[in-house]
Amino acid sequence: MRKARTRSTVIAVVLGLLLMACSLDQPQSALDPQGPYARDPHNLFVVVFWIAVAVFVLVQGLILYAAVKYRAKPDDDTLPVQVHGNTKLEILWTLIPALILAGIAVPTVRMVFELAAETDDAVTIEVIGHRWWFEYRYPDHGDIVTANELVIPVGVPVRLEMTAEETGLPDRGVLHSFWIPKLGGKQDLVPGRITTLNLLADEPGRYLGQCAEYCGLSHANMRARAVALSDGDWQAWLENQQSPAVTPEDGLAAQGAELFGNLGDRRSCVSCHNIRTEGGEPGAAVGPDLTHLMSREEFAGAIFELNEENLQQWLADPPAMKPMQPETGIGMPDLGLTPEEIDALVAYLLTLE
Ligand code: HEC
Ligand SMILES: [Cu+2]
Repeated sequence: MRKARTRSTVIAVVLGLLLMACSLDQPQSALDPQGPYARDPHNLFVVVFWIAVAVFVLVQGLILYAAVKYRAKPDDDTLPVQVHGNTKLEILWTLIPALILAGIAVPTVRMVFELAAETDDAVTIEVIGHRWWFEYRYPDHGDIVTANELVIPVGVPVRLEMTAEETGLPDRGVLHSFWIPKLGGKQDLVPGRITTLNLLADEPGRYLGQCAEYCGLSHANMRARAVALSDGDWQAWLENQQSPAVTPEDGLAAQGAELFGNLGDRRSCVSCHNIRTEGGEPGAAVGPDLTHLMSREEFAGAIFELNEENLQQWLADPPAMKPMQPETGIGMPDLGLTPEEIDALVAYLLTLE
């Protein structure tokens, strides 16, 4: 009795989980394409899926039919006819699947090349995979460097030129994989190599994705967000990103700007982060570029909402918010900031629109 109940509970839970996967309203559903580079493979998938369903129903149907029709009856005492091999049938059921697969291969191979083809009007964006966040650079548009949110224009193909951060020996860096399921396919990022991926968004919106190649401790916290903007918004975004940050002159924010460059005997923020200012020395590019931090809505691998409270929590103890390995040079360390220092730094960060 108990066993039966446990079993039906397990079955119900498993079925429930399976059914959940059918819901279309998922942020990372490849079954809900929002642009041609996601739609074309999806359409091909649908055709292949229904062919597979037809094969499944036919084969399973024949097995069930044979098993039921030719089952042993109580009064059967003679052995059925013993059959060993049937050349005609075997050729047939090798040939038919081979033809089906060959038929599917033709549009599939063609699509692989179509999806990878370079288009003339594409916007090039460089993607660099770090542990554990994505960096974006816009070589067609001056020295824009940003992180976490891949901002793209609507209706225009975007060509990503991607690589992964190279670190020193012994590991040389790790692979990542870039994937925004509603906008396009999945592609690896490899240290020391450039791979490419095309995306296109039909409509403005925010599209969720994530690193799809296991890359260590915070792999699960390495999300990617594509933000597609209408033409006007895109131009405004470019203009804002191209302009340098303005350093506040007075108040708490000015103190924060001071601290950003100098934390006494502790490692300063500029030894890892750049904030581009008019005539200022550039900071290092170990961590995300913060020049226009507040133009983004999410931070730290696009897993937290970018607001005052979360920034405060982040500066107080980054590895407590997102597992990282600062002791091996990966991620942001706890710098032992005082609450006053945190307040000033956050006030400064909030001015970086
Ligand atoms: C040792 C290098 C290092 C130092 C020093 C450092 N950071 Fe970071 N910081 C990072 C790295 C790496 C990340 C990205 C972590 C991640 O998302 O995985 C980061 C992320 C951030 C982010 C989130 C940015 C985003 O878009 O995701 C903010 C804000 C930030 N740091 C502010 C600061 C401030 C302010 C200081 C100085 C008090 C500082 N950092 C010092 C390495 C550093
Ligand atoms: Cu990764």
